[in-house]
Amino acid sequence: MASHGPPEIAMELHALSRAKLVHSFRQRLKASSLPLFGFVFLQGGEEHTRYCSDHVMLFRQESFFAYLFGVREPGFYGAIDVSTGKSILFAPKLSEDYAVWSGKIKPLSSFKERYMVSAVHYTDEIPGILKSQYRGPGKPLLYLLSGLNSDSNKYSIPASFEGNEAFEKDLTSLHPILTESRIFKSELELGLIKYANDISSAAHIEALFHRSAIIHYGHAAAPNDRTLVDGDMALMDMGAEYHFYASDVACSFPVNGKFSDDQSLVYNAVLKAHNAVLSEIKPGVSWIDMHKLAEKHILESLAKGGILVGEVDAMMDARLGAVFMPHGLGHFLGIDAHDPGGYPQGIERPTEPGLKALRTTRELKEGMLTEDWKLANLPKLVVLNMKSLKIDSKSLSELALELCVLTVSPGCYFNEILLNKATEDPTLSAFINNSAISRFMRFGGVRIESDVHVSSDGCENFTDLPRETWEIEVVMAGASWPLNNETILKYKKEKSSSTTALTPTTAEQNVSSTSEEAPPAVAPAQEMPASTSDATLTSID
Ligand SMILES: [Mn+2]
Repeated sequence: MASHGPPEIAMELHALSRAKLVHSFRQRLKASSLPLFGFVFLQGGEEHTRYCSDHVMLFRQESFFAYLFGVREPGFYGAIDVSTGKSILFAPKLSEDYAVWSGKIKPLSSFKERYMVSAVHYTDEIPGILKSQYRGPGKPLLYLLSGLNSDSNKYSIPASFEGNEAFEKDLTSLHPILTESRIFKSELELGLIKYANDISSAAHIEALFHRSAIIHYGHAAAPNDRTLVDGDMALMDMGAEYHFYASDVACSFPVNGKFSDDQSLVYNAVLKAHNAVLSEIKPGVSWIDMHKLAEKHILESLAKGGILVGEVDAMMDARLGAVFMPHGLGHFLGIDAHDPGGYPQGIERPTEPGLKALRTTRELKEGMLTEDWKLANLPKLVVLNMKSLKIDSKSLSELALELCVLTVSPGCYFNEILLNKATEDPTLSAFINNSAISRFMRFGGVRIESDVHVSSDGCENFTDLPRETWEIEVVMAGASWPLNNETILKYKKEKSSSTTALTPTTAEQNVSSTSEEAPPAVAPAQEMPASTSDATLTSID
C-alpha cells in the first residue's frame, strides 16, 4: 500500500518510449519504402493564465510530450531524429525578470541530465539546429502530431514555431504509431500506475472511514451538491496521478454503513459482473464480449431480484443492458485516465445501444512488439543511455515487456430519462416490472471500477479495496484494511449466529449474491429509499 513511499521516477522510462517509437517508426517507413530521414517533432504544453488576469493556472504537460520526454516544465519542444535516434529538447529562454520572481533559472545542462536526451538548446534555435542535423536531401522533414482522440473527439495540434515554413511537414504518419505505442506499457510505466493505484485505494478507504457525508462532484452548471443522507448510496470515482501516470478507481457504498436489501441487490449485481470480467480477461478476449458478459450478469441479477421479467437472452438481444449500463465497460489507462488508441484506423465504433459507448472494441493483447524488440536494432545512443543508468540488471527486452492496462468498471443505474424511454419502447418495456422498478427511481446507481493489466495467464488487479458488501460494512464500522484475521473471524461468527436466526430460504433462491454473506431477502415492500447522487451519469466510467 501507500506506506511503501513513492517509487523512484526512472527517466529511462521515457528514453525507452522514444526508442520504442523510433523502432516502430523506422519499421513503418521501411515497409512503405520511404527513406529513414526526418525528425519526429512535438510541441509541449504552454502555461496559461486565468482569462485576462495574471493568475497562473496549474500546469500539466501535454500527454504525448510527457510520454516521450517526461518534461514537467511548460514551453518546451522536442525532436527525435529518425535516422540516428538522437533526441533534442528545446527549452524556452527565460528572462532575468523570471529569475527575480520565480527563482533561479536552470541551465540547459541540467535538463539534458535530468531528461536523458542527447542535447538541449533554446527554442529560438529550433530552425538552425534541425537544419544543421538533417541528413536527407532537400528541405528537412518534420513528422508532426495531428490526429483525432476518439474519447474527446478533439484533434491534437501539430507543433508550430517561428521559421517552420522552411521545413517539409508530414501530418499523417506520427499519430497512429505514437498512439499505438502508448497502449502497451513497459514495466517502468506499470510501476507508476501501480503506485497511483495504491494512493487511490488508500484514499477510497479513508473516504469509507469518514463516510464522506458530503460530496461535491458534477460540473458548474449542474453541481452534484446535495448532501447525502441516511439511506443513500454514495458513488465515488476518483484516481491519483503520479509522474503523469493515472489511476481510475470507483467504489459504491451505503452512507449509513449498512446495505439495505435493495442496495445489496444492485451492488451485488455489479460486483458479480466486475468479478466475472476479471476472471475472464486474458490475451485474445474481445472487449465487446467482456462488456456483454458484464451486462448479462447485471440483467440476470435484476431478473432474479424481480426488477426484470423474462428471458435474459431475449433481454440481451433487445440491448436492454444499455438502459442500466449506458457507458462502456472500461478503457485503456496510462498517461491519460482515458488513454488513447481505443479505435485505431480501420476499426469502426459500434452503433448499438450501450456498445456505441465503448471506448475500445479491441481484442486484448499482451504486447505485439515484444518478440520484435529482442531482435530490434535499437538506436545506439538510447541503448548507451539505458546502460549507464543502473538498470543493467535487466535486459532491454525485459524492460520493454509490453502489457496493456485497462479499467474494468461495470455499473448499474436507474436513470429516469433512460427508464422512461425504455417504458415507451414496446420491446424493452415487456421486460420491466414497473411496480418493482418504481422503488429504484431515486436510487441513483452503483459503479465498481478497478484497474488491471493483462498478462499471459490472465490479469492482475492493481486496485486493493473492500469489494464484498460485508467487507465494506466492517471497514465502515472501523476495521482497518486489509482486514486482519481477528476481524474476519469475528465477522464469520456474527454471520453464523445471524443466519441461524434468519428463516427465509426462498430469499436465497431469489437473490444472486457474490458475497459470502447470507443473501438478503428480496425486494421487501419497504418505503422508497432516499435518492443517491443526482448526477451519477455526469462523470461516467
Ligand atoms: Mn474510468
